[in-house]
Amino acid sequence: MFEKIKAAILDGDVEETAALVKKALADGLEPLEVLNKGCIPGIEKAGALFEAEEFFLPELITAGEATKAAMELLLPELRKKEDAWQSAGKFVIGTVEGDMHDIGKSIVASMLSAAGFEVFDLGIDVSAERFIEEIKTKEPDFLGLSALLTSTMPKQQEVIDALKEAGLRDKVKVFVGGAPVSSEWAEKIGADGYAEDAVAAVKLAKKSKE
Ligand code: B12
Repeated sequence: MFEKIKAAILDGDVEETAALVKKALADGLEPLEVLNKGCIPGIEKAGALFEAEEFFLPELITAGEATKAAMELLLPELRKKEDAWQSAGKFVIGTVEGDMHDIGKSIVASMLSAAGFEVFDLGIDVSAERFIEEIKTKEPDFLGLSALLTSTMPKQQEVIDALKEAGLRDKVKVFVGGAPVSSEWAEKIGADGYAEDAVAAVKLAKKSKE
């Protein structure tokens, strides 16, 4: 089943991907397992083929669309595990300005919400001003900044600088992530933490709350 989902994503076959994911869920497979063993390997393989110039942009886009279709089915299932009575903390998250990648950020948002965090997902292409406005109104414990392009990574720094200017830097813990981001980068720009994937992001947020 996981191999079939991976293949459907690589084919960019939105309908087949959705049908397989529905079947996997109906068969009682764990949504997280479907995500980690079928969907993520699929989109990662598409990325590797793109890097090897065996895939071109249209194929990458359709693989991205198939992954999104799968996630639309899986994320509500992941969220159902949320314990609404015990908020583990407020978490504002978004992909920085100029960056349209939303798959990884949405997985992090869903996993946090499944772990009991109250998550406000601002979406993609979020400006520093918008982040500041949301920090002011939502007063979250955490801010998550996602960047998938080397050209948008500096926007993470921009948001941190804007927080300082607004006098909000010590009010919120800032975590950064995304494929080109590293713990060295997080340290360099003065973030409070970096996590390489959604599971690590949940661990980091929980640990920081202790
Ligand atoms: C799918 C994809 C797309 C899709 C996005 C679809 C969508 N709705 O999101 C489309 C086709 C639209 C796209 C467009 C582009 N893309 Co693109 N894309 C990818 C690809 C293949 C996969 C990204 C992905 O979804 N990975 C799967 C998820 C699960 O992983 P993830 O995003 O890394 O997230 C995980 C962790 O990083 C972490 N995490 C993520 N965010 C956060 C946030 C926090 C706070 C924390 C703690 C953790 C965390 O947890 C996540 C879950 O485990 C990557 C290749 C790659 N290997 O990353 C290229 C890639 C990122 N894209 C690339 C490029 C160049 C582009 C384009 C510029 C192409 C073009 N010429 O137009 C455009 C840019 C558009 C824009 N302005 O943003 C390059 C970037 C190169 C670089 N060095 O900057 C890559 C690396 C491909 C490559 N090797 O060339 N892309």
